[in-house]
Order: sequence, then structure tokens, then C-alpha cells
Amino acid sequence: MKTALITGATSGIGKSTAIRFASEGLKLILCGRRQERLEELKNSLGVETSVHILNFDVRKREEVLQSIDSLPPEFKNIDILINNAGNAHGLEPIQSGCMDDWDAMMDINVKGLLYVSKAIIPGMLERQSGHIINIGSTAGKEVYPNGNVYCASKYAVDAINQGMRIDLNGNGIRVGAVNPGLTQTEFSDVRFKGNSEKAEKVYQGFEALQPEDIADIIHFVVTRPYHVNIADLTVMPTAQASSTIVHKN
Ligand code: NDP
Ligand code: 8X3
Repeated sequence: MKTALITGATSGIGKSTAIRFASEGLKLILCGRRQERLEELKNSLGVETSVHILNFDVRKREEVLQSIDSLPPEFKNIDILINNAGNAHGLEPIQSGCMDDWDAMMDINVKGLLYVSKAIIPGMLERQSGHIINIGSTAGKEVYPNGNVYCASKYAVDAINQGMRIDLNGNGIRVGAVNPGLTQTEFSDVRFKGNSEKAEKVYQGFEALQPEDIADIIHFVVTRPYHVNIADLTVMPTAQASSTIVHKN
């Protein structure tokens, strides 16, 4: 049975992926900062599969490396890495953007993804096998008004995804990105700093993607035969044509 490590497993896309993987019997390492949610997941999914939880902030390099190094032997061989932890912080024009928000997005979405990958890739190289899925975004394919730094962080994920695939080529490791469009999770609550009215509006008037839709796609990606690598997959709600064109009722 394969072992999957999912960052950002306490909510949204990561949580739905954990639930989906557990139902298929994959061994799980679930990561996030909210301990209570991690424990709830361990209790609920632990009846279906083996679950180990790791609490770390992806921004803290030493914490990331030590946490992953602390894995018990039965969880050490990670077959699948889902680099999912991330968020947008703010939606402001560049001239009024908040520098703490910029730091958060670059530190979490870009550097955090790199730190986690750095901790896991050596084991994959040793075993000459593994599968890395980087969660990008339509925001990493097309810049939208006020998206500036969030888009930059997701363009970086796109570049890192390509770079990883090139550098790891020939080592039995598959690398690919899944790039969702508008997906109804806690994403907009975080972006708008808990302003739930503003957050809800983002998904009103059309049928947004649900995190289960993305989990379903991630499960499809990881269950392709070994010679098939889905390198870059973009998925939007049917009502969405681009980052800025969404057909609303
Ligand atoms: P959620 O806010 O629902 O989930 C974000 C997850 O990331 C949480 O589990 C959170 O866990 C974790 N996380 C955030 N910051 C940190 C941190 N510093 N250290 C460790 N974990 C962290 O959002 P989504 O599920 O929507 O987002 C998941 C990914 O999908 C992100 O990369 C996002 O950019 C991407 N995405 C989302 C889209 C959408 O429309 N929702 C569309 C395209 C891409 P905790 O707070 O417990 O640490
Ligand atoms: C999330 C999609 O359009 O809200 O990455 O930025 S969007």
C-alpha cells in the first residue's frame, strides 16, 4: 500500500484528498498547523487506514525538516507528495498591497513548498520512485486584477513544477501540477481575513468547484499506470472561462 503525505490537510482540497485517499486505503501523513483538526482527521480516517499527523508551519524551514525526519519507520517511505498547503492573503492593487500579506504568500506558497519537497525528494531518489503533485492554480496561468503577488506565487509553483520534472527526469519520479479554478473552500475566508460575507460572494451565482472535485482528479492522477505522468492539468467550473470571466446568474 502506498504512503501519501499531504500538506494543508486540515481544510479544503487537502482535507478532501485525505478523505478520498483513506477510502482507497492509502497510508496517510497529514500535515497542517491546526492540531485539533489533525487529531479529528486521525480519529475519523484512522478507522479506514493508517494515519500519522505532523504539525508544522511550512514557513519554518527547520520545523519542516525535523518533522519529516521524525516520521516513524513505517511512514518513512513516502510514495506520493501532495504539495497543497497555501492560501491567498488579501486582494489589493500592488500600490496598496500589505507587505505582510506578500511575505505570507511567497513564504508559504513558494518557499514552504520547496522546503517540504527538499525533505522528501532524497528518499524518492534513493528508492528511484515517487510521485509529486504540486497544487498550482489558474492564478498561475493568468494574472488577474489585484491578484499580483498571489498570482506570482502560483506562477512560481508552475515554474517549480516544470523545474522539478526536468531535474528529476530519469529517476523514476513523476512530477505534475493540478491547477484548480474557483473552488469553494476556506480559501476566500483566509484571503479576506475572516470577512465571511465577502468570502461567500466569491462563489455566489454559479456552481463553483468543490474540494471533492479536485480530490477526485488528484486520485485519478495518482492512479495512472507508472508510464503515464499527468504533467499539468487545469480545471475550472463550467461557468468559468478564465480568471476574470465567470458566468453568474
Ligand atoms: P484552505 O484555506 O481551505 O486550505 C489551506 C490549507 O493550507 C489548510 O489546510 C492550512 O492548514 C494549510 N496552510 C496554510 N498556511 C500554512 C502554513 N503556513 N503552514 C502549513 N500549512 C498551511 O484552501 P484550499 O483548500 O482552497 O487551498 C489549498 C491549495 O489550493 C492552496 O495551495 C491554494 O492556493 C490552492 N488553490 C485553491 C483554489 C481555490 O479556489 N480554493 C484554486 C486554485 C488553487 P492550517 O491552517 O491548519 O495550517
Ligand atoms: C485560487 C483561484 O481565482 O481565486 O487559486 O485566485 S483564484
